[in-house]
Amino acid sequence: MPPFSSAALLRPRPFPSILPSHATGHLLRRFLPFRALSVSLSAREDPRKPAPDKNLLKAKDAVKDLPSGAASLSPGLDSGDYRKLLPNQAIGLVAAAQANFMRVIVESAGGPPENPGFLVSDWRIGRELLCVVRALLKKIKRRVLVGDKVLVGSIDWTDRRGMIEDVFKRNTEVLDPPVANVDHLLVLFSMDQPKLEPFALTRFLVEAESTGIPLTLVLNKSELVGEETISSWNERLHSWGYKPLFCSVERRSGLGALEDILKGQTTVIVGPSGVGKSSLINSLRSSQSISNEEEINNLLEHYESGKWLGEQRVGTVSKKSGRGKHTTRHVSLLPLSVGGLLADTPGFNQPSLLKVTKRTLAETFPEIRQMLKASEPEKCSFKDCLHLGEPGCVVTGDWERYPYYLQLLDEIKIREEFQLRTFGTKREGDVRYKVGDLGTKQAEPRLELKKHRRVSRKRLNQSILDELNELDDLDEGYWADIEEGAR
Ligand SMILES: Nc1nc2c(ncn2[C@@H]2O[C@H](COP(=O)(O)OP(=O)(O)OP(=O)(O)O)[C@@H](O)[C@H]2O)c(=O)[nH]1
Ligand SMILES: [Mg+2]
Repeated sequence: MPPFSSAALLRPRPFPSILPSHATGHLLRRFLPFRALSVSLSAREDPRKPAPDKNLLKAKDAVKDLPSGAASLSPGLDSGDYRKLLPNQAIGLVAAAQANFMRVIVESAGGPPENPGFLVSDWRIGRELLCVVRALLKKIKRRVLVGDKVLVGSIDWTDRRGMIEDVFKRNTEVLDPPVANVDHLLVLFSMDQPKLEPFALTRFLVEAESTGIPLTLVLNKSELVGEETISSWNERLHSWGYKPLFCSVERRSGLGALEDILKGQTTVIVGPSGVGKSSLINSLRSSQSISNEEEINNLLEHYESGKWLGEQRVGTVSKKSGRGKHTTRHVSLLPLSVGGLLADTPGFNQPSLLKVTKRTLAETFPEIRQMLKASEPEKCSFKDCLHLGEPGCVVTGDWERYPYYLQLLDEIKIREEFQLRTFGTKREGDVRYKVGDLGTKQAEPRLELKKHRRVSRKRLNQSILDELNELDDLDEGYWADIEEGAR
């Protein structure tokens, strides 16, 4: 039997847009085990290997990329770690990532050699530096994300080049799209072109809820549909537990309320391609420059960098498929004059849900959270209940998105089974902790599976020397790399 015969379950099953009542929910629950069985039987009868599923391939790749403990061997910098900066050093914010290069906006720069320190009012503040990441950081799996506060060294202030030497500790981290230090998520969909699809929206909401970061749901292109459609969606989304904002970038309506929410926060916009993420960002930024010229002048003075204040590229929606054409290709963080930052991201149609487990899925549905809260202090009769309608479970099936919950649970179970088969139950990360003689906890790298043989000390020392030489070579090749990137 192929390792993953029931993979076909991951393919989306159509659900009617007007969702069934609880009767359908119960039916679905009753027939779900049979359906799963029939799929795996038919796969067993078919000698051919099932076509690899996109989600599954993504899961396979992402499991490899899941943040392992390796980076925790050398934790990020604390703000107090650096008391002095040299003239060729600076601390800055990663505003964009493109291939091997990062655009860093300088927040504080090193003082003169006789008095090294932090200069926060200087001609260098607000400059944009094109940086590469130090090879050592890659080696210890320290990933640099957009939104990270970083220490930049080896700066050439004339050519505006530098090398990211270390990363400061993060408050939060979103992996899909990868952005650090996010305060707020803005889930953006459009009422039409592309059409608002409840299951796709649920998938995005589940992914956003799984981060634990506060979110706002915004529906754009409201001028393309009638008042009735808007009010019926409004009612529907309230029943899901959300208070959506409706806006139209084209008519410039509903943007004021949004500005108030975004003020002073670092927000990431997520949503499918073509819903108007980049258009919304451009509109929010241009409306400010018109309404408050003095503020934008201050901003220009502070952030003296063309690209950071430039407009985001906007693309048309395909007439044939009704979807966007994936115009934005990179994550970039842009400043708002009302204060705060807004990250534009490439639209993707299927969030991976890789951080959601079958145990945590329920927490990502406000409807389930509400039912569990209302039943307190009793709670569910079962610990770790998956809410499949067992007697004693307080989660009923009479709500609109229950079939979606079951469908996603189905998908996550399959992915977890796949991970278990591929990596075994013992995959806990690349780091394990040992308690030393004095009760001190020490981290050490976990040995790779099936590689138990101890490497001789001589060989180990030689390999360390080789790696250090390699790192030196990489760092030396840094200027060459930069020259090429700039071309
Ligand atoms: N009718 C209408 N069209 C809009 C509105 N807002 C944006 N658009 C159009 O929607 C299309 C897609 O806009 P983008 O801003 O590129 O969408 P995006 O979400 O950034 O797409 P990706 O970068 O591919 O993820 C463009 O043709 C915009 O002009 C709106 O309020 N109403
Ligand atoms: Mg875009």
